[in-house]
Amino acid sequence: MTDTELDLCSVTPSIGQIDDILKSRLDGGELSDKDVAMLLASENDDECRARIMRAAQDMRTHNFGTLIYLYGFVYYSTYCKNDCSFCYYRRSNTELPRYRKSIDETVEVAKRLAESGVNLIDLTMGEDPKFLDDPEALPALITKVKLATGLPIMVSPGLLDSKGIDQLAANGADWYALYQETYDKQRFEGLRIDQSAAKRLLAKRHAATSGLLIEEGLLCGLGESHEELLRSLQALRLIDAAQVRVMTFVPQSGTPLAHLPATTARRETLLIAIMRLMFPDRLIPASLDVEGLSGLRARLDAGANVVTSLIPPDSGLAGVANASADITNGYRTVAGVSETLEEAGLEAATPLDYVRWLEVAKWKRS
Ligand code: SAM
Ligand code: MD0
Ligand code: SF4
Repeated sequence: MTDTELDLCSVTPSIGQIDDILKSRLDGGELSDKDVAMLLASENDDECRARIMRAAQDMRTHNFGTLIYLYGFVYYSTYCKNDCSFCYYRRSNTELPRYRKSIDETVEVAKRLAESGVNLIDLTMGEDPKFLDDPEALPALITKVKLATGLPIMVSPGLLDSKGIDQLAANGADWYALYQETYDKQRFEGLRIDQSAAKRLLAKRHAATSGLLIEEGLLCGLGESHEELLRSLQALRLIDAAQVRVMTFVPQSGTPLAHLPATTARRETLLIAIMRLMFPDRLIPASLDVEGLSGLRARLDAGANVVTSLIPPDSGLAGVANASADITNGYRTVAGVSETLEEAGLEAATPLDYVRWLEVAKWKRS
């Protein structure tokens, strides 16, 4: 990072400077790291933010029209051998009811999600030794969900070795989701305790060579500086993730970070808009797992084009960042989000719309 970029991260730009950056980008110009630094620095200027959001929406429309993709989410095991400081499911948290769904139970939930109209099934778990130590478990789960739903599958099982990743692809998975949270070494070590950032990066790189699409994710709201965010965004340019996300940290009881203040989604929505301007053709989630349905419109207005973490109301399943928000009331469903999509002038994609996008995304990376 150059000194100029560093300086630009902390000096609020003028509206004219932001207008110039956005006009150039929408006219097909590059978005330099200096431009990104200035977009970050405008975080607290409402007029600049409004223009950035508008430009991000225009960029999404140019690349995706009004289509919004919908991801059903099955967190099938809340057991985990890791101790991430931010996570409710960390192994040493004794405050939560752990559960582990059987393959048949998971397939049943996936079928209900498919019948509700989602475009993809997201199979997520803690790094549960019961699944990770049995080489047949994950492949069997993926195969059965694929056969039962016929939908594309994203798998978020945590860190797998190369053989395990190859098995995902061989058994019908389309995506491997594994997030760095941050590209700042010290912060990573404080978040993903005793875990290797390099191994997570190498796993994603191997997944890409196995024909899987990869999703990368950042966490925000942990007191990170604009400089740190710029470094993480610069790193996203280097890994070809077809889906990139950012989520606001949600403090969890029973964890070392429980005392941290919950922050608003202002930083997350700015980052979503910047990601849209940096990566116009990527999928960018508006996760329901941070603020539930009430946070959806702001994320869509920032240029997100995927609604994630749709969970059937009476499935006994939890979320990750927000284990319960809007699950039992049925708001985290295709029907539950439809009004918000309509109000935003957007529409739910059909499964065929999604498969068409997916095939092009895979072809571009083949
Ligand atoms: N165990 C797998 C793993 O860690 O990769 C998958 C579980 S889930 C997809 C993990 C992700 O959820 C984390 O990488 C983080 O981005 C997000 N997450 C977990 N706890 C969170 C919290 N308290 N607030 C916000 N995001 C959180
Ligand atoms: C979400 N809680 O989309 C889910 C999770 C994992 N692929 C997805 C982070 O918000
Ligand atoms: Fe386990 Fe994933 Fe939570 Fe870390 S983020 S504690 S690996 S479930």
